[in-house]
Amino acid sequence: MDVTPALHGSEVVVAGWVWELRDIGKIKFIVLRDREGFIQITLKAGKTPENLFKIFVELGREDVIVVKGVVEASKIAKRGVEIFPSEIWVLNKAKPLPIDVWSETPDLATRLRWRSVDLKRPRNLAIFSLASAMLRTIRDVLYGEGFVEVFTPKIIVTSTEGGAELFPVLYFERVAYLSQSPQLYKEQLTASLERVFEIGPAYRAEKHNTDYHLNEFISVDAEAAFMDYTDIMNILEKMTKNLAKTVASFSTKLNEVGVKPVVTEVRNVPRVDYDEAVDWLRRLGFAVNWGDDLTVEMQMALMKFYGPVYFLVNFPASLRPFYTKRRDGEKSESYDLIINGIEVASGATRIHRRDELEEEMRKRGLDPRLFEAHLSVFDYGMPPHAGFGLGFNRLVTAMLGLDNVRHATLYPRDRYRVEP
Ligand code: AMO
Repeated sequence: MDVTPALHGSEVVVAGWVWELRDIGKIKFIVLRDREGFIQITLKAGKTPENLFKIFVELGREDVIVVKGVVEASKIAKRGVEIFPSEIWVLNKAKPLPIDVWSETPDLATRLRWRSVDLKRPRNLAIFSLASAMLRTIRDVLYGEGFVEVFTPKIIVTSTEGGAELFPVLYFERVAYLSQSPQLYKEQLTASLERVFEIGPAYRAEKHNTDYHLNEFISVDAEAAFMDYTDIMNILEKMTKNLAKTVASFSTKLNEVGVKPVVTEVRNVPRVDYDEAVDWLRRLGFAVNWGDDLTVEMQMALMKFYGPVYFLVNFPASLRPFYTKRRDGEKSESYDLIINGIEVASGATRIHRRDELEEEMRKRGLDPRLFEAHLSVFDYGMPPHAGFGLGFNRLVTAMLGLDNVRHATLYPRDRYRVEP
């Protein structure tokens, strides 16, 4: 509904949902909602056809209606306009809603139970339309860097990110698994398409139920031949800057619904060596040993030195998956992108030599024979390559400062939720 005061005097047709009905005697108002906002429909005795008052009496919240009428600029109405209707059609009646979407905010579990209804809430409309704009920004950056978009199988037979976190599926006579990450496929594709990216679901059978973990999340994966982890971080840095601009362009909309984004501008993204981070954390009093993974709390504490957006780089190799290239023995050419304390993306330079990769597998107790289909690709011209995996739900959560990743997920799948 793009009805502005500039349309004063012209006839328009608008469609949407009844958000609010107000009856103050001779004047009656319908506030109509669509995904972009609200518009006021004004019925006035003497001015509005009689039959519309009969329709008004029958209306209920969330009824789907179409209104034809004349636009009038107004100083008091929202958006500075109101519509004086000549016709109203009711396309579908709505029952009373199971949850309040107008004034109160029920607890998250109740809202997720009624998710489709909950999504009518203006706050959700703002979050998910911004999320779509952010996806577009991500695609623009990657296409701009010469990446092609691909789709890889989600039904797979080998683990990539650690064995215990796979969901088995019955695949005819055998057991297969839901993909945790397109990792191996995206690496293989660098031997032909060179620069690839994929945006799709990833599945993790993690049992813990935290504010930042889902069992199905949207993963943005990219992989490029002839690049190392610093080249990939440059791309992620550019992406982060553009994403901040996208968020900033939604500022007014977000303000209206009470969302205060954390990141609306990114100048530079510091690259903090893991060792330096551990030193700082110890000085801050955290009990952390070299080789430990950093917690959300620690990553939040580091914001004091580096701001809300930074990379942690050069992790101990023991913390990273088998395909990660080592650096000076015990460390690795790896990084995490941290936004508002949350790990939003991680990536690395990869091992591209078969013998090195097999050795790394053995060191970790993995049997290279189980990876033969993947390893054989390395025999036929595998280029040096690097990439990232970015959790899209977490990205939106972190940039907007939301307190739970489920707020940025349409239909979350978690330990206790597979419906709706
Ligand atoms: P990793 O396992 O770190 O790396 O995942 C990449 C990013 O995905 C997001 N993520 C999740 N988001 C929500 N719920 C989860 N359970 C969850 N698990 C992960 C995080 C994380 O940073 N193959 C590598 C990536 C690579 O090296 O290219 C991988 O999967 O934001």
